[in-house]
Amino acid sequence: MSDRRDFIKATAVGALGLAALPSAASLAATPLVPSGTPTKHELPPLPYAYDALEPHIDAQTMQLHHDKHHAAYVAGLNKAEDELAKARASGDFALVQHWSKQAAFHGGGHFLHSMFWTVMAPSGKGGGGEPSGALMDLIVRSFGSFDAFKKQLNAAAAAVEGSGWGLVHFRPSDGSLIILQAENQHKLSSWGSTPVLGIDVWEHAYYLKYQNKRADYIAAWWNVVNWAEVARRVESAR
Ligand code: MN3
Repeated sequence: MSDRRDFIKATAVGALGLAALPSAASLAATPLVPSGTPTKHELPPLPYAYDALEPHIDAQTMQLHHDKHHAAYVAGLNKAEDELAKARASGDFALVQHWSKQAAFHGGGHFLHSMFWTVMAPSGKGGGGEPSGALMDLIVRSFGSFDAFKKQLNAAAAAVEGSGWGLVHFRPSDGSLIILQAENQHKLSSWGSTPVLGIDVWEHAYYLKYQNKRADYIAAWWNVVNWAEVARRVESAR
């Protein structure tokens, strides 16, 4: 396949008399922006309509959650990284602790919400049910059974103190899944593993519809878990 592509490219370049295209290596060595320039993070679009997860997660919650809360984390992360770049330029690191904390908080929020939207899908159209194949095997190997996995994640998410997340990570060192909590979006979880599934249990994720009944929201959330995306994330983390 790649031989064929190279042949087509070489033929096109030859036929049109174009100068040789720059190689990937020379592009990598010539950055388009000056060294040390922070990345401009952007809010990813929701992969479905605001009301796509109804009745389990209501449209108004989704709209506010994505358009306001997640957008604020993106802005906060950009701001923090801009400030750290300014500190590098000026050599004044007096506020390095403040901006490092801001970068961790907003960066955690941006990362986890970007994952959160994609590990959900409309119920019955990619969302809900049970995982199958290699992902189900991995869950059973890691937790004993799907039921035990579900109960632990329910308990972990329900027991987060204040605002936070229930998280499932893939840990490459032993090839297993583990369940963790995050307070806010950056505290408590351990190193060396990659999030592959998470449920946001900040009140902004459920309060309009479920008020103080976090457990009811968690129970409803299982109806929209996108197991195909979770499986893809596990494979990419391997
Ligand atoms: Mn949230």
